[in-house]
Amino acid sequence: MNAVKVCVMGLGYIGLPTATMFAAHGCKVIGVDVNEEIVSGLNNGKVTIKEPNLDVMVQDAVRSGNFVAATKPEEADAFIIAVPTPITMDKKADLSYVRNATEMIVPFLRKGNIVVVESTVPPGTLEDLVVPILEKSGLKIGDELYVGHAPERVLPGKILQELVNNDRIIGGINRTSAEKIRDLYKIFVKGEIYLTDAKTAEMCKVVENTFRDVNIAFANELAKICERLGLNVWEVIELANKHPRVNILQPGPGVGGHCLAVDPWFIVEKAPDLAKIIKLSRETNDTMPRQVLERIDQILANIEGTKRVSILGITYKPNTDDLRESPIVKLIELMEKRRNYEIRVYDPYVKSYKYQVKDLTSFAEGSDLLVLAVHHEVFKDLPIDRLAKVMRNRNVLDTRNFFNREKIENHGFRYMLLGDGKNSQNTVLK
Ligand code: SAJ
Repeated sequence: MNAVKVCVMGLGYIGLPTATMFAAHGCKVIGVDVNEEIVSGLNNGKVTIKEPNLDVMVQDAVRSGNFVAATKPEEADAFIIAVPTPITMDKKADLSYVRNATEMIVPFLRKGNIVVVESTVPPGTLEDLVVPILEKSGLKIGDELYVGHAPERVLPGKILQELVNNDRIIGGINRTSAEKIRDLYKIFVKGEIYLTDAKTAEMCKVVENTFRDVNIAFANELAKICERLGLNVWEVIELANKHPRVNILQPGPGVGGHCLAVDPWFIVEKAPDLAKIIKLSRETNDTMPRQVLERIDQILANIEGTKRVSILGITYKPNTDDLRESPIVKLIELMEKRRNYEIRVYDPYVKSYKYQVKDLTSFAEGSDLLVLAVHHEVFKDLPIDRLAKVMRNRNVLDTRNFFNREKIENHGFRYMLLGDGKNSQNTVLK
């Protein structure tokens, strides 16, 4: 039996691992990206995405001849659209990449082909945008061309194992399409595959991330309330979660990434008058960088002139190099507007960024405050004694309940914890 030929449109955080996974399971895969540099790099086994083992898998796939990167699609048995769906300034889904990728494959579509949208899209996008474009092929949708949505829920940092083991939802324009798409993914998916219609699948994906965003917003609101009430939110949440059916997530300096910070807006867009908790949760999470800045202002209020702040970590979450929608980048933008802050950044995962200081001693030299902004695992071994020796004022603001308070205080630091109103030196979030 001929190998299944798969054309993946978009070679980013989802498209590339998916293309490689199909190739590793015997499919002939052409990966298409508009970025020629990425395409030529990949054909030479060069992977720019930091994801454990992805580079090895890509190199094996290229070497086997099962994966080729290109800038244009070719005829195939299945087409997978995995291009970005960012939000615009007015919080609407930018579907231009999905539109362009769908237009690009139309000339190559043949009877019996499968078209899958993996990109996260507002509910109704397949019916309203994708299907009308695919109909230009002249093929009967659902009968001669099978169309559906197979959203991804892999966790960046664990993508390759989750691609295989996660349960998946597949929504078809009709039942036959859903079944054909299920059979395609069963080539490598070991998790359960649940079938539904396309719009339900589109909604499930954004609901999953919205649930998480609302839960985090609840934790962040609790952080503000606990500070005012003189409580430590981390202790309150830890104890409340001892309840068998309570699972409150963690507060922090904000919610970043191209998922939680984006997907809830796709629901708000579809029902703005009803999606009130969802919208308020997004806005609550987006207030956190400013809340952190207000803490910084309070901690350094008595310092005249330039205040030096050393920020540990700027990525959107720990142990990744991804800066997309990072709340720490937003915090830095707010600090820049204040003009009286001298900002230094230290993040071993980030190759280059303004204010970045690669040497820890210079990073802390003469500084007035150390902000733990991202809880990278490597920061567990930070030489805090070395930093203490060179700082002008030994203040630490921990936004992730990451450090060991006692260890920090033993080095002469004043330790403040976001969301902790219990310790006298913590000031109050508004
Ligand atoms: N965060 C908190 N408190 C928490 C957990 C996370 O402030 O308790 C923050 C993180 O610091 C980060 C943001 O939220 O800034 C998002 O972090 P995340 O842990 O949700 O990671 P993502 O966005 O990389 O992955 C999510 C996952 N979705 C769910 O867990 C429902 C993943 O399964 C999805 O595949 C991914 O979004 C996606 O691409 O949709």
